Amino acid sequence: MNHQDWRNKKIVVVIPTYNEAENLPILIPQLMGIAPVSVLIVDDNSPDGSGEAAERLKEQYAPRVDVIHRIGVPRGLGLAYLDGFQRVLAGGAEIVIGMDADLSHSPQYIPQMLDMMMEGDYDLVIGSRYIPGGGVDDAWAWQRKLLSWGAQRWARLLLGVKTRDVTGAFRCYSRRALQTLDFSRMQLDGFGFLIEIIYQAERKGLKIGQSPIIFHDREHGASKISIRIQVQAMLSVVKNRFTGAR
Ligand SMILES: Nc1nc2c(ncn2[C@@H]2O[C@H](COP(=O)(O)OP(=O)(O)O)[C@@H](O)[C@H]2O)c(=O)[nH]1
Ligand SMILES: [Mg+2]
Repeated sequence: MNHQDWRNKKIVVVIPTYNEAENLPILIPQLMGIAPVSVLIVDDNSPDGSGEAAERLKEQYAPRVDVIHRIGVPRGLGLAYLDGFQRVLAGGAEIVIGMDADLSHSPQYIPQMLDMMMEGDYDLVIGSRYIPGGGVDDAWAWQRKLLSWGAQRWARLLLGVKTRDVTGAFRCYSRRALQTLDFSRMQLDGFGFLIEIIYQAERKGLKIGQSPIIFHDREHGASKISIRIQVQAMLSVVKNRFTGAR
């Protein structure tokens, strides 16, 4: 067991954004206050000015906040994460945290997720809504709940994954985990890659911990998860199953 303190590690939070201009100025100060982490915002050229909001926060919190502006390339949550992961690994990050920008993922959970990671020597700690202590607030529409429930069942039945909560993006990754995962096999323009990360991590024998989180519905801005993206994610799971992705 490795009981090192995460406070001595280089930790970077990667936050993909598409139209989160109202949320970033609330989230980033919370993050800055909760733990000694750096932040990398990966904006997909949001029309609502998220990129400019990110630049202002970068200036305000220098050198702890940085921004990637993805311009002239296809938009996508997985593509944004991959660019972010590559940048922070090149910068020497030892632990990388992924989270949504819309305040659905509260920064208050980060210290306990990192404690778990250190104490259990995990490669990956998942912020899970679907284990005891976790949950989803009542504001989440029943359609979203049903869809999320369906995605969990789908992944469990078809892929045999054991991890509870395969579609949440609130996760801590060790450097080793990110270097071990093969992103070239993943569907990156939607959120199928979130399921595929868990699938690959289990198959590759990475050690996965699960830490309960309560997911809050967003108060500002709109969800980008369209029906097309949902169907795509489900299909990518089936494709994985039948092509026997490593
Ligand atoms: N960079 C980038 N971020 C995205 C994209 N799609 C969604 N996001 C971000 O991913 C997070 C989750 O998206 P959201 O629409 O809230 O999904 P939901 O919580 O499932 O409704 C938010 O921080 C979004 O801004 C994208 O195409 N590019
Ligand atoms: Mg959201």
